[in-house]
Amino acid sequence: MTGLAADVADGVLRGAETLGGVVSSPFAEPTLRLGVTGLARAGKTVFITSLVANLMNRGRMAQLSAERDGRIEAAYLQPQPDDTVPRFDFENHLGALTGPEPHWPDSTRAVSELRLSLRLRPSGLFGGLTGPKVLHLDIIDYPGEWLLDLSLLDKDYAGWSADVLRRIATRDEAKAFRAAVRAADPDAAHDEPLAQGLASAFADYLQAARAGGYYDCTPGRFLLPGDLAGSPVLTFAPLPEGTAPRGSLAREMARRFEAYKAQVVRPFFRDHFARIDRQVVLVDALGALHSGPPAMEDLRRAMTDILGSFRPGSNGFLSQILRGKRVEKILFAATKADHLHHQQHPQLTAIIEALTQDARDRAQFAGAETAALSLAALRATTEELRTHEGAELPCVRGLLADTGKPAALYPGRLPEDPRQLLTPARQGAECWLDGSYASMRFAPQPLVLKPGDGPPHIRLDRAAEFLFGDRL
Ligand SMILES: Nc1nc2c(ncn2[C@@H]2O[C@H](COP(=O)(O)OP(=O)(O)O)[C@@H](O)[C@H]2O)c(=O)[nH]1
Ligand SMILES: [Mg+2]
Repeated sequence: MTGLAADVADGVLRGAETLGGVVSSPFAEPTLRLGVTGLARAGKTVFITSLVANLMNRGRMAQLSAERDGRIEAAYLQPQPDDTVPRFDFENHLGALTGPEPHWPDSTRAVSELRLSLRLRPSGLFGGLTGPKVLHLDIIDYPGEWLLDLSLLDKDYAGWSADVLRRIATRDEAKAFRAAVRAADPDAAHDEPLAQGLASAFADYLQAARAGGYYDCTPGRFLLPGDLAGSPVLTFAPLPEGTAPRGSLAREMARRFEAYKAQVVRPFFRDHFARIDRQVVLVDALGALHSGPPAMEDLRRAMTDILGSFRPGSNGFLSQILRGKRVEKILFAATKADHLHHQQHPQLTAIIEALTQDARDRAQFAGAETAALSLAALRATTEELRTHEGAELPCVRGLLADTGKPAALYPGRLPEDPRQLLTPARQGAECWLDGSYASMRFAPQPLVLKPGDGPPHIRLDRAAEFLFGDRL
């Protein structure tokens, strides 16, 4: 959009956006904001990179109906609309995945954005009369951990502290932090080094808890501080309730807790979350399966909490900023499905459906269309049937990420009924009844791509069809 058009359209656009309606400014081209989220390591970066690469070279996108019908003329990257959000580093990530020595991209730790524009051949009766139209797909990558912070908005410092201290009372990961809390007097005069010591002990606990498989690790920005590292909004920690006199440690901590809510949590929901039209939630269910029942139960809880954000009625602040606008479609996708032979993909999909069932019921209730599937954004394996003790085992084969050596993986037999996993997990089982589920970390395979083909994937085209196929 030219500067003039942008100026003229700005007011119109804003008005239209806050009303949540379709932007109808004559200057505006249609835009769809696609949110991509998931907990750390769920596969967001790889998903976006491969999705964009496969939309630019669509040889492997047969399940995208607009592609099948020849309606997509071109897809190209353009400058994104939000000037203060870091750009998703597509070129570097793609280079890592498809270069001469393929490797997984570095993990990213904050929100980023990329605009892919699709030039479409008009369809329908009068299609031939109008020229091609353009749809801008703005893809927003943000950590699922940040959604967990929504629950903080309903709490004050004392209530939040009591919650956290109760939850961590028996966790090994919190030993050092609990000792630091015992040594501190919340009602004593505020002392910055002491506050910093407590905050860093608390942040260390959160990191350890996250590594130990806990997902209830809020405030989310303590794990992914980005450019807020060391600032007062991240220099607080939960303390037992005292009288919190003026000038006390507890009083200052409470003030910072409120600042975190007002200056970190609310802006994220207002500036990013509230503007999302379609959402994909990526879930590493196979990772949790491999880690065991406690990780699976934790994942289920985290999903329920994360998906609470998509039920605006549950939070006054959110209802207020959304003003009736809602995410229209939510896709729940189990990632890294290339660790499983396709024979077992239905079982993986059933797990993801069961994991998100509560939340899906509620989202449906709120009017969003939801679906679940298993995918691999970047397929790093090939399938293989191997005979083992007279039985045929459906395996996958790939190159190990650590050594580069070829290896075959049979993760184990996933049950037809996901409740066989989720029920014991919910009841506190420590390990799976039938032994464990194996895992391997494969490197991306060296690729020789035919012209017009994107990187190999599993069901990325189906994901795209569900998420935005209706707008192409
Ligand atoms: N085999 C396989 N591994 C994947 C795939 N997607 C992600 N991974 C693995 O998961 C890790 C984390 O992925 P990433 O996209 O960085 O996760 P993010 O933290 O959610 O952005 C990668 O380094 C890979 O090891 C996939 O499609 N197939
Ligand atoms: Mg990432």
